Amino acid sequence: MKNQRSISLFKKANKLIPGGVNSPVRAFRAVGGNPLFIEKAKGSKIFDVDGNSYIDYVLSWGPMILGHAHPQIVKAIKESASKGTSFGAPTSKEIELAQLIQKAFPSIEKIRMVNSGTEATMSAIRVARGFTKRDKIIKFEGSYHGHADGLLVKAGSGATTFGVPDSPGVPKDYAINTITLPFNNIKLFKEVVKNNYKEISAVIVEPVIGNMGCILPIDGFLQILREETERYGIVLIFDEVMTGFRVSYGGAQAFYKIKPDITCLGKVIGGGLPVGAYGGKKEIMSMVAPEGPVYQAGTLSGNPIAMSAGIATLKELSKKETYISLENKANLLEQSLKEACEKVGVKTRFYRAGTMFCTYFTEIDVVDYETAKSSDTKIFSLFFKELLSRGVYIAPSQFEAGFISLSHSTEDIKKTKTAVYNSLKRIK
Ligand code: KE4
Repeated sequence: MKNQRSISLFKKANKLIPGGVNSPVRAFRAVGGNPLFIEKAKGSKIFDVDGNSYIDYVLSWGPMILGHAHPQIVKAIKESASKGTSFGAPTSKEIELAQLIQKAFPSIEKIRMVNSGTEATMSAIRVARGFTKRDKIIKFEGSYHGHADGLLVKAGSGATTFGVPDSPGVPKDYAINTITLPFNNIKLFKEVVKNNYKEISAVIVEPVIGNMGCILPIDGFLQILREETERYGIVLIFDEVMTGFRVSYGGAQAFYKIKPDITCLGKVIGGGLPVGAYGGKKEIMSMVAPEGPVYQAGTLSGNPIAMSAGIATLKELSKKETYISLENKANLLEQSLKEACEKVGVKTRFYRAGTMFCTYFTEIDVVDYETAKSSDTKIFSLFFKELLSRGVYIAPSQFEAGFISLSHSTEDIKKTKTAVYNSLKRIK
């Protein structure tokens, strides 16, 4: 696989941009080698600057659930852009996207658009603190909720990949307000809440964790989070930036039938453009300025082009049969990957929730940060490179989720199965 142009571009990028990338996990540091510079993408494929094409299971870390360059999304963006790119004033598109989201997430009575998942979670926590007048939050080890200071404590995603769960630059008096607990540990959660509830404003959770690979909640875990937070007047925040419209059209909360107080969204709702959102109970969201005293703002929040891309995406997703088709594709991929691993005799664990998934190179069940870290990242790196050489692009880190889109074909999945089988044969 020739990658001379990517190599020379990466050299140039490193002179101007920290690590040569605008987001750490793109730098391939966890797997080694030179990141691919992408020229274009269409449907399930991405094409790098050296003319190589790949079946894409990263999908821009989740947003491209319809596949790349979907005609309806491109059309909506072009039409919107031709009328101007930003006004710094309200538009009807913000109402339209809010209505589409509220229809899919009935727990969201009021919603504020922002520009990223980080902004969404950071703002949701500020509102929860303003609403409860308490300072502490609970998050779960290995979960990633964006890079706001108080959340970069035992974070997942890039932070775990680097093995630096607590980031330098986060003042210690920020971190002391963040309690981190093991995911899926019901007993410990109940104990910590019982002993500290008077100081705890919010529990923030990825209902399905997509930043330690893909980790599912054990039976009853989310229910307990809901019951205990209800009992002690703690705001339950579902970070559905990744799971929203991915686990189901109504996110993980619809799938697991749990109603959070606030939901954070991102990725899919922007159709590939920068959009995040947080919303939930009216009595909490009415705290947000200018309706209430909790300040939060953004020059490009609700940007008309981004709203248009989000509206086009959700309209496509809301069509009948879409999620049946997505489920069929994801299920076929799951069976294919499992068969390939079994045929070669490589021990793995595979987890999936809707169209997000992960294969761990481990022989133990993965239920939290510790067990996720038991997976063999050396084998993963070899696997990543072998797949890449066979035209399959998965996340360049064991601690990320994979994604499939509506545009992935049976042929793509067959090719992926063969590539997985041959890659594993080679590294076994
Ligand atoms: P952004 O600020 O990157 O838009 O969203 C932060 C965020 C919040 N919550 C969850 C559950 C998330 O998964 C994310 C971001 N996800 C990562 C992928 N693990 C984005 C990829 C990257 O950091 O480049």
